Amino acid sequence: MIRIQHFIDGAFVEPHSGTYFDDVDPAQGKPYAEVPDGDADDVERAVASAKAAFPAWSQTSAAERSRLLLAIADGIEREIDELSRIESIDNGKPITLARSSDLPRAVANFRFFATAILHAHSELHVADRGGLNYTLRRPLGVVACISPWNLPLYLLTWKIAPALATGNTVVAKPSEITPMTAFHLSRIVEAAGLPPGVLNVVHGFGPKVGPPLTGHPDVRAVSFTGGTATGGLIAAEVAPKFKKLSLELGGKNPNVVFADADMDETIKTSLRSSFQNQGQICLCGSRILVEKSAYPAFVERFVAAAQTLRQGDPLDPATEQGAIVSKPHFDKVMSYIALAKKEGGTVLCGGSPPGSVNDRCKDGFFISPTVIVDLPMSCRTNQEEIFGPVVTITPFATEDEAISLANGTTYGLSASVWTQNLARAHRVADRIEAGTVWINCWMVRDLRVPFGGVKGSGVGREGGEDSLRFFTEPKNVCVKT
Ligand code: TXE
Repeated sequence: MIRIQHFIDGAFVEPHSGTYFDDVDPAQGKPYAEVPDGDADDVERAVASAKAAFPAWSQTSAAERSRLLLAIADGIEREIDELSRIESIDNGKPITLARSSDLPRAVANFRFFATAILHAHSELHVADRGGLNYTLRRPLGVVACISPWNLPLYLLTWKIAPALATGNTVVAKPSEITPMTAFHLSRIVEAAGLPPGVLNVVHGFGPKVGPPLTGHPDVRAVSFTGGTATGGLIAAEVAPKFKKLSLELGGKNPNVVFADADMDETIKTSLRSSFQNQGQICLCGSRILVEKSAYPAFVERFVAAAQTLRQGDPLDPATEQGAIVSKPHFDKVMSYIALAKKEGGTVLCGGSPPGSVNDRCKDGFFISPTVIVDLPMSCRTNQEEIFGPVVTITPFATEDEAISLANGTTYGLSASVWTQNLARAHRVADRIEAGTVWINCWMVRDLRVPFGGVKGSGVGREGGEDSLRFFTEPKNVCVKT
């Protein structure tokens, strides 16, 4: 059995508790690695090491920080095939998806922020009658980066890269469900020559490692992606301590289809936005809203297409649908399918595990792509984040109704709008309550744009300038002239 370790002060160390818990391969349904059962003592060591490393790292030139982060990117890229395999085993995602999306994005995150800091500029405000104001942007100190299990290395590096690039030192806490690529990142970071203590990775269960980390007096900011309930707990912990906080939380995203849409393209992309990564992406469009006149044909074509998705062993390069990340999450998704039926929903396809994937995966956690209709927008199935391969389809009569249905949840992360009518596309995009709206596309990501949610989907924005600003504190200096 593989046993991983914390990465603290540039060294791989055992947990203070001396105990480990199992990391389960979801495709096989059995443990394959051991993870340190981190606790407050490990957090203390990691924060102390990050604090000690901060003065030198924050004074390191941007050119040198950039060089080191680019070396980390190169290190990930050199091992991209093996890391894709590791991510696929740990998470259950198709290896082809890990290779084409998760890992290239981890590389891109480091390259993007490593080079962004070389182009930084300062603000200057010249007063009317004498006086210059210039704004210094300084790193915060020790920051906490907490990431979830759905896009393990992709989301961890999305936080770590800008935090390090701007001169902060980091204590990172990957999800206990998918810790493996964070462990390998620690190895790559060490080999790249990042000074000890600049990046520390503490493993362990959220409720045990999270509060001592987010509440630590020496941690100046927390960047978190994960569930909305956890985001609420973190906000309650850090708000009275006046730390900077960025929360990217859940979604229940609408995918709005007007009758004039290019249906071939709409169905092709909606299939991805519904089921990519087994529907375990915060940006997945789990509520498909379709204009009444197009509804019957859309439902028929979409269900037929969903049934053609190749479900299989995540390590088979031909697989399009892999395993659900864990048994508890499998149970949660299945319980929502049962709830949908109780609420009056009709399951048109899926709704259960597939017959058999292959012998290797016979005990894995698989659920077939599931499409449900006949549910009101007010029911729990349409209100709560299921985070699995489950979508509902709901008809609408008018543009106003589409917008009211789209906005009719407590979430507001992203939305897609499908129409050939340019004016309507802009109008609807403007009225939808979400941090991101895609018109005739989905998950087209540009690392420069603001990314985040409204309402229950979080507070703050990351990406491009927003990340650089989040991880720095502005200080205005006024000079009398
Ligand atoms: O996430 P958690 P879970 C949603 C999805 C899922 C639900 C719960 O609906 O079913 O959340 O998933 C750490 N202080 N999303 O329980 O607990 C934890 O160790 C500090 C949506 O797996 O939010 C992990 O590293 N940290 C989402 C991270 O928080 C704490 C992606 C996320 O775990 C903590 C994942 C605490 N008190 C789940 N408790 C998205 N929208 O991207 C836990 N953690």
